[in-house]
Amino acid sequence: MKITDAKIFVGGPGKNYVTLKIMTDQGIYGLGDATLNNRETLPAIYLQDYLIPNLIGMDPRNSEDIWQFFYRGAYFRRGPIAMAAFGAIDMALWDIKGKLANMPLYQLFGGKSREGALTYAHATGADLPDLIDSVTRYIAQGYKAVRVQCGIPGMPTASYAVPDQKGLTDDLITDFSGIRPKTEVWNTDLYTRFMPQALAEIRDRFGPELKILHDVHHRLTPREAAQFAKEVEPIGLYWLEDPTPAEDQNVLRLIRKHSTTPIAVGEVFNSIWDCNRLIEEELFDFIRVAVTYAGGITHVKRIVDLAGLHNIRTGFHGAPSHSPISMAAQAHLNAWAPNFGIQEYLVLGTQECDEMFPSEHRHEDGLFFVSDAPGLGVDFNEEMAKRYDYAPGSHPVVRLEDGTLWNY
Ligand code: CS2
Ligand code: MG
Repeated sequence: MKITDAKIFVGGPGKNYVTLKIMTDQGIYGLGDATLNNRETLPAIYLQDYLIPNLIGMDPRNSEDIWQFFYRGAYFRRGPIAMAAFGAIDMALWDIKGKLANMPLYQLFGGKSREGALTYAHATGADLPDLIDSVTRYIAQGYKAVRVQCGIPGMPTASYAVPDQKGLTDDLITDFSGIRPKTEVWNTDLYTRFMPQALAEIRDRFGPELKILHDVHHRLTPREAAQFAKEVEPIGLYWLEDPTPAEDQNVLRLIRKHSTTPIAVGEVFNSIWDCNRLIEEELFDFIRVAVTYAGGITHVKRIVDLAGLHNIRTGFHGAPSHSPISMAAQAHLNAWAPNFGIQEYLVLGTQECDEMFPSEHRHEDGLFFVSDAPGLGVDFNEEMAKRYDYAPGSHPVVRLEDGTLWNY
């Protein structure tokens, strides 16, 4: 069997999805996602200029050897751009493998460990009453878990994933007005004084059953993070996410020493080498990698297996930028993984999105039910995709009040 061609599409309804389609001499094709949020053209160029010319003629069934060829063969290894480009190829080769076997991918991993996979929604509000309304709406939709982000009184600008006016619930992650980022101003003291009270209020209002998650989004120093995790311990969060930048694999020790609040990290990790020591020392509780940014199914499955040896559960990233293709890949891993925890789920389903990526995957009552169709179980409407162009977008950059550049 041989790969005969591969095509890349950049763009989509409201997002710059980077979709890869790999064709074979048996008429079977595979789909992959290389959507690296706010840098979408870079994995597309890496694929077009370096990976696809080598891919043509390879046997698509040899997904492991192809992964090693592109990883070791690159010499300069890792990094989100390369790993997103491999990730798309890897997802597409697994899709082809599933279609050849006439099985949904979870069967090739070892079958189902559960029917519905628990998901969480993004509740947000310009202030606490607004956030309470947002949580109420998600609970009414059947969610058992919500991430809560709240406007901070006195903060000079709206904070991470918080609208600047009441009633807006869009996750304001990417601003498509151009490549020059807006500036968000951050004051740690205002945040650390207000946010524990807001989390306690959500717990008091919605009771002990609700799974409450919060994303600090890398904003605190290790000591501030240890103090914050200790202070919110009685609230019983499901997880406290990215409390401090974790590329320094020492920082989580301090938090672990002072608090039993569950910690989630990893959405910015793009290889097992970013987190193997953190996992082996059991310094956190949920691994947040994404198949798109961490080298596809093959590599993420290795990370999941290592995490499983150390009582760490999965909590795959599923940001607004995620394509239905990568969400489908994660859905199969979520159905299989013995150490599954929870899946971040932004309602991808605008009508255009469903039209562009038709599938039988189902999200209901806060649970994600994986499709039994062969392979990934998602298709791609090429003709429709051609209607969309790349639209440069950016995250804000964050500065402290004295102008210091801080963590977004
Ligand atoms: C966030 C992400 O979903 C999350 O947990 O951390 O949405 C993150 O802000 C974006 O992926 C950045 O592009
Ligand atoms: Mg996050």
